[in-house]
Amino acid sequence: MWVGAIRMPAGSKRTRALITGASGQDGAYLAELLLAKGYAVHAFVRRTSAGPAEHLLRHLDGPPGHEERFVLHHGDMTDSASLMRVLAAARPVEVYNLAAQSHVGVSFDAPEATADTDALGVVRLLEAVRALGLGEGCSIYQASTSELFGASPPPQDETTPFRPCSPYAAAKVCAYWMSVTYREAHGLHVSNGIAFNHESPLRGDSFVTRKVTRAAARIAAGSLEVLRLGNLDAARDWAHARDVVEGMWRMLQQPAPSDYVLATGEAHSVRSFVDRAFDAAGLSLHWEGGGADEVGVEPRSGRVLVGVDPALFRPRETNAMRGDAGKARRELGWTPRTGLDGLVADMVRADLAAVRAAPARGAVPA
Ligand code: G4F
Repeated sequence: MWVGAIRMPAGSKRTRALITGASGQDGAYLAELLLAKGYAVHAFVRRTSAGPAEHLLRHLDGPPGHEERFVLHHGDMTDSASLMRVLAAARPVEVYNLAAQSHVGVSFDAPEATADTDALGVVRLLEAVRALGLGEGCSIYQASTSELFGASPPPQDETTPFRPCSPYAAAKVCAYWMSVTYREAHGLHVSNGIAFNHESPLRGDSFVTRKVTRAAARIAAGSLEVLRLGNLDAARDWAHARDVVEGMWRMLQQPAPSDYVLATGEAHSVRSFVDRAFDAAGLSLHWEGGGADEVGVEPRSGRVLVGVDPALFRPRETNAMRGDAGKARRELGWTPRTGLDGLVADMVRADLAAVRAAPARGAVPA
């Protein structure tokens, strides 16, 4: 295993990229994309007692010489020294800042930690790039988010006012403007990718899509009775994460930095996502009642398969998100390839396979 030790051969021609938050869904797809393009990938992750994510471990094994293509570093966005150390060692020409406390609901319970990582973490990263004199010839991707728009009505594009509705979104607004400031004041090549929701079989299971697809698979297999959800009316613009990381990469290939929305242009409610996922798992559902009493019922048996848990509602909600990615289409040639049905099918297929392989594993998280 090659952890934290950096030994790039003198004269190596590989493009070096650093991915912060590499253990998440986007880090997984981005590492895969960059490795396929011949990059040397440096993955910056927080140490956890569970050890590195499975998809990172996969990259650590390979033929001789492979250890220079994928290097795992431990550090933390709240720790300037670890950022300095890794940047100095990797000397990346592309930095993808994906590290974040990314759960909107959790940010209401842990606002300070969220702001420390999601807002100040970006300042630490940008300052470290500057202090090490890496700015020239280094392009930086800042993972901004549709949550910046919050209460601004759809469709949302790069000109839509920011009206954040959570500590997470407020921290990300700060990070967005820090990125713009370092671009304009210090000439750094920093681009904000304003990504709308993006999902995949690697999505963490506390986010609604993965919670739903896992539950649909488990209900179909008979190992779960009922799925409990919060706000069924919230509408999201859900893309496939694989498509979104392609947009991130395209941004950093531009001669000049800028800010881009990455979205499909379609919005669907949580309820409609549930319908599709249950259908893909071979279950039918009709809805009865409303508000906290709304239930999804299996018509044949009359069994309640989906219910509402008011505890899962957020103190404040962004109800309607739908992005206009016209600028990314025109300037980056980026368009999402996977539609919602393809995304749902991909996720449900993976969750059905996981349930068959290990039927009793794990409960559905709140
Ligand atoms: O899946 P979610 O938790 O994603 P959310 O809040 O839209 O944020 C995600 O996408 C953003 C845009 O890319 C990112 F910035 C952010 O980091 C994250 O990746 O919730 C989606 C919707 C919400 O309206 C939520 O209230 O689903 C609703 N919902 C209903 N029941 C639920 C549940 N969300 C979760 N997590 N769990 C539920 O049981």
